[in-house]
Amino acid sequence: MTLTLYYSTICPYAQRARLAVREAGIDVDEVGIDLRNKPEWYTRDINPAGKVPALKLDDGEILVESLVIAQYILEKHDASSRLIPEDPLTRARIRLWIERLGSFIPSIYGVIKAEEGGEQQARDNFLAAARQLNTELERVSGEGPYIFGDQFTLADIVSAPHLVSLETLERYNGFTIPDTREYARLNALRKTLRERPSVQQILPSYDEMVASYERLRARYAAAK
Ligand SMILES: N[C@@H](CCC(=O)N[C@@H](CS)C(=O)NCC(=O)O)C(=O)O
Repeated sequence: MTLTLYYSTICPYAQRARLAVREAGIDVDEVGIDLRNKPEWYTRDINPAGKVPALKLDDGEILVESLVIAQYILEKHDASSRLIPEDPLTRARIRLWIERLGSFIPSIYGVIKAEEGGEQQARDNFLAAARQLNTELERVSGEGPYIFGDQFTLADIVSAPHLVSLETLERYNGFTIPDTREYARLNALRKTLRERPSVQQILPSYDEMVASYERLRARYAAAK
């Protein structure tokens, strides 16, 4: 069976799919797509929306959307059901966490895209969202170290790219998420995820990330 995963190193959504592949322990062909110079065949033949990730199955069917792809890979290839436990309540909790993460992610892009004069407001919004996520983490994970205690799951795979990228965001923007109780579980989780071998394998370099932030800012400014 040959699966082909189309990705870009800097894309956190593609990183979710790459993590799922590594955590499931399967081999896929990984094809890097240069988003600055996207090949015409990609939009024509693979994903009309032009976005990564996309996963081509051996019969030619193509899946898109990082969550769909990660779930498919784990449901099909994680025989131990370790990463998506079978218990319906655990699954419901994982889905709820992913919803919560979805509300947090825009605050990250808010900081990246903040214009002159709006930086403080964007950081305040981000920190408020981070505190909420920390509270949610305290609720679901106890002592951790992962989102659902000692079990690494789909929730961690989906969260790791954005949470680990906060390190880059802090450096790029010259601010730090405070090392205080309000952020303690979130900061500990970031560290734990950062050390996971699968995450280490797919981490983009700081320079790559900065270049992608600059492009995002330019695109945002041009769209105004
Ligand atoms: N909701 C999608 C989002 C994917 C996405 O936004 N990918 C971005 C890169 S991070 C992309 O491919 N953008 C197309 C472009 O930049 O041309 C998912 O979860 O897979």
